[in-house]
Amino acid sequence: MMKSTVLLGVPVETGASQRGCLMGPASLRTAGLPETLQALGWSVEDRGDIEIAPQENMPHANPAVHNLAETRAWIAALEPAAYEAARDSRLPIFMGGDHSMSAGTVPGIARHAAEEGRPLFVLWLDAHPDLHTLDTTESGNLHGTPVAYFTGQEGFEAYPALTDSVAPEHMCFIGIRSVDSAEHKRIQRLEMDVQDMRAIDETGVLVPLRAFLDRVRGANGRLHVSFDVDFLDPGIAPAVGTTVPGGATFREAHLIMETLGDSGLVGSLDLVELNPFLDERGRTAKLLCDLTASLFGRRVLDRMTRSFG
Ligand code: NNH
Ligand code: MN
Ligand code: MN
Ligand code: MN
Repeated sequence: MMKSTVLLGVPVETGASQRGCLMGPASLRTAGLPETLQALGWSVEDRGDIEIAPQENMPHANPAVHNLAETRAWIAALEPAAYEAARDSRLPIFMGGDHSMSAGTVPGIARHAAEEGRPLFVLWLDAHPDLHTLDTTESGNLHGTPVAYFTGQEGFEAYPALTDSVAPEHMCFIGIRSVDSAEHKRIQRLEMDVQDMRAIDETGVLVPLRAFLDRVRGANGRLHVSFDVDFLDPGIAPAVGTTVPGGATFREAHLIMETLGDSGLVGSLDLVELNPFLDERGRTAKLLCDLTASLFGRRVLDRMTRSFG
């Protein structure tokens, strides 16, 4: 189990407004993700891409909602696949695919964590909190809903029933800078740990990140990291359909990934919203590869910490 990873491709794009995320897994492989991890001493098992069958249209009371049947099918396929990947490896990577896939990966990881008897914590690195229910989403783009779903909010009768949810107090969001009003209300009501970009400007990334990691460690928790490309500043990561100015810098992002790697607490990773159709000579895919390498132990110089192996 030591330094073993399973890669799972999730070519889903029906949760986003723009097409192209279905090419995400291929782009990450082309950028050399498997070889990069192998060079860092990890054993890598690439399980290829998940598929779903063609779906019939499934209407919803909220007329904005679209591709509901596809999302439901992806969740149903991903929950067991994520569970198995976590059971079989130290730190599986789910290569997206738009962020609707986390409505399947996180519940699968949560089931594995429950069997280990450990609480699951989730770090959400994103410009957006993705806290809509099917009733509150205005865009109807279901990549805006996974966190509300897997924290057990009401309004998800059309998604598969949840076996294991994530406690709202086990969430931490970093990088937030685009919040819709229904999401804002939910953040306040659930008292979630949301670090917006202003907080990062004021304290730097390490203050809130270390506080969160201390909470995970104190609870003997297991940590899932969900990395949305739009967490990054569009100037360094153009390959995403929902760019928001003022995102994380190159060094802020690497420092987060290095600190997460040093902690030894991370048990699974989503890489989501990469849209290769919008990329420039593969630079966003290569950056995601390098950030993943930082999480998996690549360091410029040795440190006193030893997290894996
Ligand atoms: N909150 C908006 C919506 O629901 C944007 C969501 N887009 C994302 N989320 N990329 O990460 O449509
Ligand atoms: Mn395990
Ligand atoms: Mn997102
Ligand atoms: Mn986002």
